[in-house]
Amino acid sequence: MNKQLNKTSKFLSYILRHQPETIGITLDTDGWVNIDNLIMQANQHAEPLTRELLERVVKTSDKKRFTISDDGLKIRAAQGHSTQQVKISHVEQTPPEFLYHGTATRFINSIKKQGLVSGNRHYVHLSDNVKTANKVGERHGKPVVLKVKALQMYQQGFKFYFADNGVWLTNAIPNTFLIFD
Ligand code: HQG
Repeated sequence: MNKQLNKTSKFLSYILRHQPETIGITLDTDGWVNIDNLIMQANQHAEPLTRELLERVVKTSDKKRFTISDDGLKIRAAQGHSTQQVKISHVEQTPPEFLYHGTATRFINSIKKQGLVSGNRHYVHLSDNVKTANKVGERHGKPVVLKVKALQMYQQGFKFYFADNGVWLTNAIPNTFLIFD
């Protein structure tokens, strides 16, 4: 991804997941914002966003971070939110037997004690494969991948959700459902 696309992707992540108010926009409960309005407000705050640039970022995003609505009018981040403006009704779904969470070795002692918590974000994020989880972990330091007994959790009443981009979400994971080896 070239530098400009990367910069715009980071900008969109920040605005659509965390701080929409910094450029004076409001997201609806499902995380959507009108694209023309987003572009206008971004430009007013010195961010050189255009429809073309936005579409290129959406198309080239390795993790499919953003979704454009079917009518082409709105955009949202698929997952990863911390802003209280948003409460997406993600699709509830039965998970596979195991899911994976990538983290860094420095967090392991704490996770062993507390289980996985969502922190600032709305959910704990999980992948259906080790490779992706490992990449997520690398963002935080020396990566380590935890195996999650997802189906067992589900059978005991925990809810799992599937985001637009294939990321699995759940509220929190007690340590008894984590495999650390
Ligand atoms: C850790 C990225 C100590 C947790 C990814 C993680 C994902 C604990 C960090 C999405 C803990 C939070 C989310 C506990 C959890 N004690 N540490 N009890 N419980 N943690 O960034 O999952 O590239 O908020 O293991 O691909 O890393 O931004 O979450 O290391 O889909 O598009 O606390 O964001 O996507 O870090 O990443 P994060 P995450 P993007």
